Amino acid sequence: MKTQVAVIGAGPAGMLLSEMLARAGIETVVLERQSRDHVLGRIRAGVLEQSTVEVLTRLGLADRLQAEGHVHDGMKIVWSGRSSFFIDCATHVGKRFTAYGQTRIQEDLFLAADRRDAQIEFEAEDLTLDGLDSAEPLISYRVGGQVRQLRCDFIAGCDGFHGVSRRSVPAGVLREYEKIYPFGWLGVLAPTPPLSEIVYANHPRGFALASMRNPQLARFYVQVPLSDSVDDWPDERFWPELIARFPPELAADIRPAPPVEKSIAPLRSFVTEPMQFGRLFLAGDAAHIVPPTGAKGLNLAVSDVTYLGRALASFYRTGHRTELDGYSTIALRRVWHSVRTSWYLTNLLHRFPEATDFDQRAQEYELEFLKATPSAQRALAEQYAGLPIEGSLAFLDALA
Ligand code: FAS
Ligand code: PHB
Repeated sequence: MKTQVAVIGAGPAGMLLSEMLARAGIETVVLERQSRDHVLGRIRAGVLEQSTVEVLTRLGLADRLQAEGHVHDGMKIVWSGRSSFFIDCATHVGKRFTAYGQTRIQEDLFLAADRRDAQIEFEAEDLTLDGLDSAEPLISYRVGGQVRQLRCDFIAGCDGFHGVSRRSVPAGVLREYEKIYPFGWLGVLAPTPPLSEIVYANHPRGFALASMRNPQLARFYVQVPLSDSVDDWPDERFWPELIARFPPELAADIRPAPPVEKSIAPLRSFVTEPMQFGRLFLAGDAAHIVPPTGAKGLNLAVSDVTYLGRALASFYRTGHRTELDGYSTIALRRVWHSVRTSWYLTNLLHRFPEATDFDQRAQEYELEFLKATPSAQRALAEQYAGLPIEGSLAFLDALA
């Protein structure tokens, strides 16, 4: 087979890029290792930056998001069992967040792909990438035991942290920056009313987070040791621990209910530089990972593929590679700001194993300072709301 752009991975990055390119009249084939149902079964991100909502809206992909999404002016942080601080992005920077599950976005993107009869090969196994720095890269893979080959002009590596794309770049080309955190997040999805705001809790026993998917479906997280497994956290242990980490006036509104999903995710910060090699372009988790403390992972995937989609559309329209050659530079600016903000908030809100009472106090007084200092609040709100996606998004209107 031959196509213009081969997209590896049918997660949010791959499917959004495929949608953008299709609108620009650019042919794509998406190769996904898992089944469609497996991809739809993942419970992950839940908070969309305003720029993400704008991209989806300009592409006409936000009807259900507008109908079901829960718009917030910002997010609350609580600590010492009493104080609270609201990252008021609406007041400070005029931006709002929308709580809308990544699973919903995945459904919306697959429905859009069905409407355009998109070429997606699910359960594509054993992908190998060759000729990345040639004029016609080649992808070999197996589907149902049958070996297939796909020639293309470009490859978009949207295959997540454990994908094949980044690993296919010759040794010595990429520089990787990584920080592994000494704890994970136990996430629970439960059919119970969520708190009214998204609330982060700094507590001596460990971090906790209250979020939502809709008025009847709450999403909660507690920091757990890396050595823990889901089996160590039966419901009768999880709910009292979650409640203990919130101040009484909020804890009173947490109503335990049997979860529909429970999983533990490790936390890491990771960035690959550059995010391209030859005709391969990395986007989303294939290029970077952030601890979910900043609610940035999914939003960075959207900004990456917006830059990449705009650059590919420009190439096929003009024949010039200027924007493609500059993809990594422009994408990494927004990536590193989000990576730093997520790293800062993870250090501010979590209890590290080697932390002392001094460390706990220092965290609490940083939060007291933020609460008392409007200029510090504005700086944090600006980073937290997500920096603008650089350049014009008008190309999205032309695509819709
Ligand atoms: P994805 O990992 O979503 O998609 C990559 C796709 O490529 C997958 O479908 C995979 O099956 C496929 N693939 C992998 N290897 C392949 C191969 N060799 N061949 C073909 N296909 C291949 N972000 C937040 O903002 N908030 C959160 O709370 C949050 N929670 C998370 C919890 C977990 C457990 C994980 C893993 C991530 C979480 N994230 C969160 C981050 C997450 O939302 C990502 O940022 C987002 O999924 C990025 O999307 P993609 O880059 O498309 O990568
Ligand atoms: C979520 O709703 O899943 C969520 C919200 C905020 C975060 C991370 C995850 O920082």
